[in-house]
Amino acid sequence: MTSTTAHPVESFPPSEEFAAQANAGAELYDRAEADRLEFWAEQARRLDWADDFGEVLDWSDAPVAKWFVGGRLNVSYNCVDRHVAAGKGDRVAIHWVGEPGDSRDITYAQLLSEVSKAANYFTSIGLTAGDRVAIYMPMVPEAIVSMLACARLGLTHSVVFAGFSAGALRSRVDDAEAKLVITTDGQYRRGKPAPLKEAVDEALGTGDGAAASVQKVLVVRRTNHDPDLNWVEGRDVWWEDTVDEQSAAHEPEAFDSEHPLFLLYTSGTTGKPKGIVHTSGGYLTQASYTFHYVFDHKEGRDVFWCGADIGWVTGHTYLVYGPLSNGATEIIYEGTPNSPDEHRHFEVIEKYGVTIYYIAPTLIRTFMKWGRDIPDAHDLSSVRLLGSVGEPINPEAWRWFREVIGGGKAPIVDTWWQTETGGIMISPLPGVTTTKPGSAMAPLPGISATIVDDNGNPVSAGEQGYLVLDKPWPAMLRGIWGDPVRFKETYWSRFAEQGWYFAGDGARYDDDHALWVLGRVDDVMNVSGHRISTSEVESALVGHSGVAEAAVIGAADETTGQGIVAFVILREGVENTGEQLIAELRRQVSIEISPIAKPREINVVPELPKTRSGKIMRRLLKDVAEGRELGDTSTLVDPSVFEAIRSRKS
Ligand code: 6R9
Repeated sequence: MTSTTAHPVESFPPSEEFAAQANAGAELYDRAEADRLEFWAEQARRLDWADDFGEVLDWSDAPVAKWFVGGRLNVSYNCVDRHVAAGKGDRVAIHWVGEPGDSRDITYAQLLSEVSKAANYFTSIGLTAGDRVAIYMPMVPEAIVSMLACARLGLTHSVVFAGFSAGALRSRVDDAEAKLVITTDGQYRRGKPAPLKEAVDEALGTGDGAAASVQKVLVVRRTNHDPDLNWVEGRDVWWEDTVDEQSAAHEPEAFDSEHPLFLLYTSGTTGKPKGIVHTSGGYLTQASYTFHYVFDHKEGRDVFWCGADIGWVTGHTYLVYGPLSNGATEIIYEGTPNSPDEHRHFEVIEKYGVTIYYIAPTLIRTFMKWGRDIPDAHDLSSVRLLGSVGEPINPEAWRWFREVIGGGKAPIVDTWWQTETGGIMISPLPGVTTTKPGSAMAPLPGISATIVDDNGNPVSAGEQGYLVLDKPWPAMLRGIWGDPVRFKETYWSRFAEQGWYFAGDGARYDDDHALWVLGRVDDVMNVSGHRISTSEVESALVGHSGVAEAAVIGAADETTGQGIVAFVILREGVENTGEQLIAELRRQVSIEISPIAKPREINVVPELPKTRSGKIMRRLLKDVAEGRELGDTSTLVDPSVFEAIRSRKS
């Protein structure tokens, strides 16, 4: 198969000013190269260990790793107590911004007392280390308090995105046999309270069909919207009547480095959800290390904002464990970016002086669609570093992000990683790496990745191949909950002989050995034997000045194997000239990639189906394009987009 290559792009060397103050230097790569395990041991010492570890890595039971063998630590102590003990108790940990306009500033000392109270309550109802707790909550401070209180007691949390359906919650509760479910009465969605506990009641059921493992449902009062809230006596308790009544003192106990910290079910896949298992010492080491270097975080000075939801791995690692283990001050925003209007994010940046801003490309493209007048109406000069995560960022969005949000100078870290990797794996280091718009550039110091063909041979520059991780890393998943066979099959069987982790993403190097992630390999289309990545075609389409967003899929085609079908959203104020626009777009793809990549069909639509983590559900678009019944839509933010899409599709 031949492969397509995108046009060369410009590069952005770090400014001298940024480099002079950067946490990272080029020597970090050398140190990691010289002795990888010693390098990771050094990073692990960023944390406070109750008992020191011996061996850095035990890989004898591969692919299940043990990192920092014999070490004992408390994850919550590392995220909270130690900052208070170091005299930083008055520092704000969380500037919480509620959707209706309420807000709370929570210092590290306050966080410590909240977490301690929750831990005391969890203990009082009989939970002990190793038990599982499901957290089904919107972005309220108690969600983070709950996660940290679980960590403090060695309870394994399983956060379930509050936008998921009752059915999705039930299957996750059952799979993990959670004893406690924590939720809220309701959640704010686009300015209005929407029920949430209702979904918990539906999920857990009653009588014979009741979820057998669940003993208690702990409810935080958030919206107070329902005077007749359904209440199951003996099972349901209010946070304010229980947790708030507890003592604010709690002595944390240390747990083994390999003690399970959390489960996180991967979303959007068909079949039974996979509960990805993460453990304590290695995970926290990588969370802490990457937060410090990739975001160039300066304690006591920076204000960090990660726009992810806690229901997503990015919310775990870069809203909770990475920032808090580094004593950071961060923003937690409850709502949608256009509530009450499109200025919301920029008002928050301006008000709190956000310095580091980490979001998904889909949000950047949404901002582009709204137009630059909106960010331009605000003073965003505090922003000094930008980050992108979740999907390949198209060069157009990258440039806009740097120019409009980053004042033409903020470095961008395009961070590639996965639920399974636990923390950032491939990314530029700000102040060190010369970046290219759209490329995640290179594996971080201490991380090893490579791109290979079907047989595991290295590919040459320009050739597409599979992204593999050829050496274990501290935050790697330790398994799929309750399913060791599936764990091996899913990640370790593709390159079993070599013992490599198969990431499921396609990638290529360019002539400068910069690494370009091209999206999931199941998103790689095969048109007449040419391997074309959906993201490259999407990138070409959004390169057209009229297009805000694009989603591309390969639909079954009798003659070419697959035919390219595109769905595009136009920018605000752009007129749909029909055939003329479609012809222009096809020409654009032809010029940018190759005539082979010209879409067979282009549909102009008002919305695209997305998960809350910002990933376009291409599987569902494929169903539409191939005229099938829609598959599982439970993980979509707004399943009604399909009516709009179908009505526009001729
Ligand atoms: C953190 C997160 C993982 C998948 C991954 C890849 C895509 C994430 C990316 C990226 C290109 C980036 N992905 N970051 N693709 N460039 N910077 O997103 O985890 O939800 O498990 O998704 O997301 O396809 O395999 P998760």
